[in-house]
Formats: sequence, structure tokens, C-alpha cells
Amino acid sequence: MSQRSTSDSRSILPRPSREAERRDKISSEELAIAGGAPSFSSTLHVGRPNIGSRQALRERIDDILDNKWLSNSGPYLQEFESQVERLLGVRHCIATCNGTMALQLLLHSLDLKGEVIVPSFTFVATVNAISWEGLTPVFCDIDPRTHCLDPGQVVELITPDTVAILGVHLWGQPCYVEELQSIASEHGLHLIYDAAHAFLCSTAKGEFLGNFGLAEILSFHATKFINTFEGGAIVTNNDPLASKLRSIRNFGFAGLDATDCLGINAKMSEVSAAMGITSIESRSDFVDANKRNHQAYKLGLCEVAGTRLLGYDAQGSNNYQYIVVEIDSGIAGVTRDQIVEVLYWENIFARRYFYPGCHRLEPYKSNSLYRDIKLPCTDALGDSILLLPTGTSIAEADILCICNLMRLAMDYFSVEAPE
Ligand code: T4K
Repeated sequence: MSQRSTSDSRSILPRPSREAERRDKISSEELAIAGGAPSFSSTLHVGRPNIGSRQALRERIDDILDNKWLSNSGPYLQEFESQVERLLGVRHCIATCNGTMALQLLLHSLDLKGEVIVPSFTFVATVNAISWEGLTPVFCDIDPRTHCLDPGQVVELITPDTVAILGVHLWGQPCYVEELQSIASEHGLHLIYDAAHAFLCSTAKGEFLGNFGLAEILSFHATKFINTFEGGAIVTNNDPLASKLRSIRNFGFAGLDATDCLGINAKMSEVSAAMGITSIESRSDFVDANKRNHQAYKLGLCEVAGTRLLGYDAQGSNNYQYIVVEIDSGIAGVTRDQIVEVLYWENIFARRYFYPGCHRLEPYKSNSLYRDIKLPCTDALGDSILLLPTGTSIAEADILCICNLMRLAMDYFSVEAPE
């Protein structure tokens, strides 16, 4: 059986599918939507997991099985938490079973009642965590440039019931951390962040996300830059908060046979921590692959009218985990959904994250609280955004094929369109 070490995986680039090479020169009449064969025989996904060294992972799992210590703050969990702390320069990492629970634990530990200002343009887990903790989400619009909270609009939403601001560093792009901190300090609000996308991302000044506000949460879900199969973490520089969170994560135990708060089970297992350590070892391979893919999309999308590829600030660090494209249908001559349809037929599962915005999803959309809400930037972005496959399992030729198919989608629909 072939095994890849970290250094092996650096030299082995994913092989382009033979279909992609053959499909380079096709016309719009040969698209799968028009009855042709799909470009890819197996589906290309957004969020294909990055896998590091299988051998290293197997050795760690064997060690875990030999030691018979499978969970509950074992040696791998402790090592994983220390590595995250070292990499981000943060005092505490409290690893959890997933990012959603990390967010719930954090909100729970603050013992709040009232409203939390949050973007609607995020994964629904961000907002659901607020609701699960008995708090009221107040949806705020985003800045169309960064896709993150618009600080000016945050101020307008503050009421006597506001208790916290929850920013999301979407696609690893930093929120306006300085402005949000000033607003939170001036109004006496808690400021926390959802950094699920932002592990190893920094501000333009090089400060790692994870160090802002009172605390931040990370996700290590299978689809994230670094994965622990399922997993998450809270990172904070606040010592008392960290020890409270460690206790809540473990049923509230503060020692043998003694609890000091209402806890729950939100622990990360040893096997997950071992996957995290193994993933972290390959982090530069993952960034290199993502960066190379971003460059390839940049090149390929030059030829596709009406597309804008979200860039990454070269001054800071980024994991380049997301290929985010906005479609200007006025210029492209097709809608984002028409492009998605053409790609689906070709076996490319592009995603519309985070369409249609949480305020248009249940349980929020039928709640009278949100009936008159106006979030024009969220709505406009939700209608135009497209996420494309990237990561270690896609080849440059596949990317150029995807871009070419997007261009052909425009030809196809311009021919098809009624006069
Ligand atoms: N905050 C933000 C901003 C988030 O984006 C998320 C999660 C959270 C909080 C919560 O963190 P966690 O509790 O999840 O740790 C996915 C992920 O499940 C979710 O973790 C992620 N964000 C969200 C953006 O995407 P879905 O419902 O879109 O699809 P899913 O997970 O079934 O698969 C996504 C794609 O990845 C598919 O195209 C298939 C592919 N895939 C997926 C898995 C699990 C694979 O190829 N292999 C796999 O093992 O939610």
C-alpha cells in the first residue's frame, strides 16, 4: 500500500483528470447541460478534506490504542492545544468536539441575557449558537469589500438590551478588529469572534486572529483548512475565562467528584487531536496548494467576464482555503444560479455559501422580529456569490477546465436566452 509522508505530499501534485484535459477545447453545445458527457466522472467538491501524512496518523492512532487513553484530556489533546497556542501566540486553547459547541460554550460561560449583534452572512451555526443559549440574534449587514461586519451599522443596532457583538472573520478575512473593539469598549459590550475559517490567518499587521476580543472560536471540521475530522476550539488570553471553559467542557468538573458549574460534554477525542497534530504538520503543503489554486483561478477567470475573485491581503498571513467569486450578472449575461447549474451538470459541486443569509432561513425568517429587516449588502452578495473547489485534491488543469466551463455557460445561456 502506498503511503505519503509530509515531504512526499509536497512533491506529489494532484493529477488532473483525463476528462479535464480532453474538455479543454469543447464548445457550449457540447456541455453536459446540452446533452454532452460531464467533464468529470467523479464529483469535484468545495471543502474536500486536506489529508496529511497517513503513516504519521496511523502511528499516532496505534499509540493511542496501545496506551488505552482515548479521550478526556489525554496526551494528544494536550499536545494539540499547545501547538495551537504556540502557532497563534495565544495563552489558552480549549479544544472541543466541534466549532458550534465551542461557540455555545463561550456564550454560556459569559452568562448573558439579551441581544447579540451578528452578521446574517455567515454559516447558520454562528447564529444558532446564539439562539441555543437563549440569546436574541440581531442581524447586521456586512461590508461588501470584506464580507465581514460593517462597524458603522453595528453602532446603529445597539440598544439597552445589547450584550455582545459576535464578528465572523469570513473566508479568513479579518473583521475590522480595531473599530469593533472601540465600539465594544465604549458601550460596555462583550466582543467575541467566530474564526471558524481563520486558523493561521492574520491582520495586515501580522497579528494572528484568535487574539482579538475576549475570545474567539475555531472550527476543525473535515472541510476546514486544518481538520480533526470533527472539532473546534476556543482561544483566549483571559486566564479565568479559560479555566471556566475547561470546566464547562468536562461536565463542570473542578476536581475529582466535585463540580463548580453547569457543565456539558464538549470534549475532543484523542483520535481527533492526533488528526489535528498530523494536519498541522502539513500546514505549509496545504497553504502552498491553496495558493497555487488561487493563482490558477486568477489566471483562468481573467477570461470570464463579470467575475470577481476575492483576493487575499499579501501583507498578512492567510490559509487561502476559500475560492470566493462574485458574479456580476449584468456583465456576465448569466445569473450565478445558471453558472451553478452548468457546473452541477459537469459534476462540479460549486456552493452558494452563505445564500440566502441567515435572516432568510428558519427559524429566523418566520419570526416576526425579523420581518422588516433590510440587509441590502447581505442580499446582494447572497445572490452573486459562488465558491469553487480548491485544496490539495484538485489539479491546476481541473481549475482551468472549471473556468472554461464558466465561460461556456455564458455562451450557452446567451444563445439560449429568448429575444
Ligand atoms: N462558523 C462558521 C463561519 C462556519 O463556517 C462553521 C462551519 C461553523 C461556525 C461551525 O463549525 P463546526 O461546528 O462545523 O465545526 C459545511 C460544514 O459542515 C461546516 O463545518 C462549515 N462551517 C460549512 C461552511 O460547510 P455543509 O452543510 O455545507 O456541507 P457538508 O459538511 O456536508 O460538506 C461540504 C462539502 O465538503 C461538500 O461539498 C462535500 C465535501 N465533503 C464534506 C465532508 C464532511 C467532503 O468531501 N468530505 C467530507 O468528509 O456544511
